[in-house]
Amino acid sequence: MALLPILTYPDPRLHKVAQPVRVFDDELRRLVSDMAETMYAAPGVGLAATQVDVHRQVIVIDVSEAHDDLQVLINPRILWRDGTQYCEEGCLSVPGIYEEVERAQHVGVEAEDADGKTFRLEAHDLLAVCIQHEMDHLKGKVFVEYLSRLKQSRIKSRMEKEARRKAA
Ligand code: K1U
Ligand code: ZN
Repeated sequence: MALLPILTYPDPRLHKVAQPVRVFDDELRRLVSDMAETMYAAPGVGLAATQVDVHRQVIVIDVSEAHDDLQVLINPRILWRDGTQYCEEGCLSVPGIYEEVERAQHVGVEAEDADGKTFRLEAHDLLAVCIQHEMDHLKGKVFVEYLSRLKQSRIKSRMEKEARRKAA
């Protein structure tokens, strides 16, 4: 297992669109395992492959308190959405920034597991938020893009300043 480096906003690679997974092999299972380790170490409750510069439709999520309920979603697609919620979101690619975003409260999702088996999932509240947030990553969208232009520009400047400070 290995910890993978996480891309930081505004890295342009965060805007790449992830491609569907067609082959469910040991290399894919190694990626899933490394992503899970990276998410738990961060710590976070989700991670999309885009964030580790792998542009394939792979997501790992664990919103459980005990960190013992890993969910792996490959090629996820939303079948239905219902309701609205406003949740303060964070992102491992935008460290230190927490902002409220509007999301569906309930979603029905279909995906494959790491062995290529198709399954369906009904997600509510934080799990629903997390799935929508991670699926946005796979489309090349970062949550700050839901905010005003002014907020986005302030966040971008703050991230660039922090990157310069770390490089010095
Ligand atoms: O995509 C990511 O960068 C992961 C992100 C997922 C997420 C969290 C909250 C709302 C929407 C999406 C994170 O995990 S940010 C870190 C975080 O929220 C957290 C960290 C430790 C414990 C609990 C939460
Ligand atoms: Zn994120």
